[in-house]
Amino acid sequence: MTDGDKPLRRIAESFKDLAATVNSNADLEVGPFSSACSNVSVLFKCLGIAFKFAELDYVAKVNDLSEASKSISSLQAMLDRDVQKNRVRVAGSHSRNLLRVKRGIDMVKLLFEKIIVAEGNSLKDPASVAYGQVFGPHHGWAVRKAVAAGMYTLPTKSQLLRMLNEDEASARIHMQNYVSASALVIQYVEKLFLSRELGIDW
Ligand code: 1PZ
Repeated sequence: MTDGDKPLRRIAESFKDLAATVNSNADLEVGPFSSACSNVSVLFKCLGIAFKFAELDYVAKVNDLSEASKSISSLQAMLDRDVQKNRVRVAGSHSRNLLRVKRGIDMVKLLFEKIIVAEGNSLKDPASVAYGQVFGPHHGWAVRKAVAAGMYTLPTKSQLLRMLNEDEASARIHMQNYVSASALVIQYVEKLFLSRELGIDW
């Protein structure tokens, strides 16, 4: 990470832009959505080797959405296309990847919420709670065990902030901004699925 780089601010700002689109009642485009989600993957760089498998899975799914943006403009058109082809739940479909990526940004939201109110310097509890709530119900035993083991290797909060070039006060602002903005984006994506009766619990 280069000196002066502010990845946390970049994450928050890209989600603020998406939230502004949602607030204006315009359709969310696949391109800006996937590039905002791709900003989030810098966080993996701070987590170390234990979460490499999560990074690879997340990045592959975001890349799939980014590829899709070359031929499909909006998220809703992307979903409708999979509905038409009867491919929504098929492994590797854009819609399925969208649902997985949505969970990733939801987990980060919950993680930031927990970090903001946490006492002490450990990320283990905030991260475990966020993972358990968002991904726990959808992952098998082996993945859950691997993630639980990885939690012991997380950096401390102050180490994380240093890697992100932030101090407590600035990090809190960017995290809070991400929490508010991502809430709207997550709700928007969930509504795309629910309004088509596609479900979000699979
Ligand atoms: C301090 C932060 C701690 C972060 C801990 C992150 C833990 C996430 C662990 C996820 C393990 C993923 C293993 C692969 C699971 C796949 O089976 C599923 C289903 O994929 P499909 O069958 O549709 O191809 N993939 C997922 O559930 C998506 C996982 C994305 C993980 C993104 C986490 C984002 C959090 C970033 C925090 C830095």
